[in-house]
Amino acid sequence: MSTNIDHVLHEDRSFPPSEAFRSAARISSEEEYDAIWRRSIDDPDGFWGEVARQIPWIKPFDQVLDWSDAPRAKWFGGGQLNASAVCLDQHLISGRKDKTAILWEGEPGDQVSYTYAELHDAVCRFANVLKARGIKKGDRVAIYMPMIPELAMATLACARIGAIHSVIFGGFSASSIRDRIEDGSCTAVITSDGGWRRGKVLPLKDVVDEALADLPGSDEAGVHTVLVVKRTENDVAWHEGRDCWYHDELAKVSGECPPEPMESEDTLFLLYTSGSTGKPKGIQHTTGGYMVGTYLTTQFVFDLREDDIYWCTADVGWITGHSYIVYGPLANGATVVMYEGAPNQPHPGRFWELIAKHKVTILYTAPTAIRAFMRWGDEHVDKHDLSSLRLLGTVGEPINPEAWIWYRQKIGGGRCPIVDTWWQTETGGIMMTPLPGVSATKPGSCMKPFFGVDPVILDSDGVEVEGDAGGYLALRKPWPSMLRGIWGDYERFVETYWSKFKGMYFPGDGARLDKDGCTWIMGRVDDVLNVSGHRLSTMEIESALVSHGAVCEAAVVPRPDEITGQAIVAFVSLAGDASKSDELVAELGAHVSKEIGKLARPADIRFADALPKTRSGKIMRRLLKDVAAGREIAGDTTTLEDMSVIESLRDG
Ligand code: 7RM
Repeated sequence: MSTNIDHVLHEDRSFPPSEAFRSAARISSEEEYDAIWRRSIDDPDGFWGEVARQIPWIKPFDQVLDWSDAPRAKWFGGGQLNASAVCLDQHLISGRKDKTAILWEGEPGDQVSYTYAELHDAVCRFANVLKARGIKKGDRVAIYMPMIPELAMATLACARIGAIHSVIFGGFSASSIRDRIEDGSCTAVITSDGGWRRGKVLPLKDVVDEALADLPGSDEAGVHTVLVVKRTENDVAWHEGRDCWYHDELAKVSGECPPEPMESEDTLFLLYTSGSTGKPKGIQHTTGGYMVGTYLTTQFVFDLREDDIYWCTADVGWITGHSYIVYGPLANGATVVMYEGAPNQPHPGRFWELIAKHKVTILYTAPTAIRAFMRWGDEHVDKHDLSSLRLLGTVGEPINPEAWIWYRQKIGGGRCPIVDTWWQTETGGIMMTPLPGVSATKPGSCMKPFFGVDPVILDSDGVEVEGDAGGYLALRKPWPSMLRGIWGDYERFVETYWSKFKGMYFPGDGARLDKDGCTWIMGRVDDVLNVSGHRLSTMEIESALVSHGAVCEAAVVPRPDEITGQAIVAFVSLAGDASKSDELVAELGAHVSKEIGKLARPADIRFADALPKTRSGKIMRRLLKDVAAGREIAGDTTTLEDMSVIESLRDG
């Protein structure tokens, strides 16, 4: 029997860009978008060839795409380039040499900024330090650092000499680091003595020491260098011969470091992503396609202008940071804001203070952060002048219409378009998004495919669904910044992404198209509920719950039920002034019935002070499923941000 996903959420509001925004935008009409998109699909070689020629190549490519060995794609074959030269060297001759590249602020309030010339110099020196330590082209280098400028420099320095970086988010544990270092056979680690987070110093070097201590064979083939950037006054243990201070090494090298010519398909980096089962996957991205993809998406999705002050609040440890703090914005010569710390340190208005201080024009953040700000209260926003903002973006999860509207009104002053960007670690860059000068955006919809992206919504048999029914999202065409494999496991790559629907990429998300052809992501297909044969999206029920004034955040999961197959369990965390009561439980149930129908009314609503999230802020429904069913928590919990959240839910 073929299955799809029932759609129950109704959202009719839509917000076109203001005339002022539209008329100044890079792309400013539906017709223009349609024509460019159409061409990118009908003539991908022509389209991507033209785009690719806008970035600097050391040797021009002779073929745009070779897809003859699908799903092994070869983009821009014959071409040579260097990602750090795309991000830096080109701007030294284009008049951007004295333009600010990175505007950084530490959690304690310290500030540093780098012009493109200064960043270029710093990256060349960093690259020479790596070389002096014997690191060469093709070597894998793990990076475990706080959000300091040296983190961005470390990635670019690796790229400069052709080493493959593997950034591990600074919140991961020693055992997660060990797994990733082992899987990628990394021979060097770049870390720091510490980093500031919520008023405390995270002892990053200590965690690296712990990870390496457990690593078998690390004396012979393993990690020969741990390069330590000094950020704090934190004491660190020292392994003579292996460990070195970055500032000591820096004193020994020159600022002269020509970029290594890389083949277009040479690997630029690995970035680990964990699914619900199995060990984390080392997602592999290559140089040419990734640079072309991040370059183009940054320019059009954010409608980037020369004088923008652009701030993506992600950590460089996630793909969002790789693509939209480092590579995409720098390839475009943008001024990038980078902030080390927590959003509520020392006060819940820290982000808004930063925006006012640096006159940020573009803000790109995550729904989880937006919901936290809503909960902390408007008074922290109201104190700051956010009038410099002209464009807002979100990424990472479906955004509930409630949070979208708050973001638009409270942060964007009702004047800034919101780009809700759907993409994945695997896609390298943004795949579905409104274009800010074009789309009449709908709260909760990622709207339309970006150029070159050809999505379709299928039922479980691979048949395109009719009308506005939900189903499995699939992509029919390869794109330049697509992943090229899972490190060391090509079969798993084919099996995970290219086997569900023949000849198509399967991202693992459910989606639906509305009557206007706008896309609504319904969440991971693994999270879909089945109540009396109705397949319901978690996202829609959660959005209904969040639209009640007392609820700030909700996670909906199934529990086995003898009669209906599955029953709906909702975990809700309440807004600041709401209090837990049986009356509220009844009211929330009635609210969901009214918003989307009886069918979706949770059998069980539980209050939670916090929901379990990944370290990048996504709700981990998989763990809540075990809690709801009263089972032992199964599977990988290393990506869980705070284990005590799960413990208190279980005990409560
Ligand atoms: C960029 C990133 C990927 C998964 C993806 C989706 C979900 C991301 C949106 C979204 C709805 C969005 N990479 N997701 N963006 N869902 N609307 N705008 O987050 O590899 O960490 O996650 O995140 O399920 O498959 S990721």
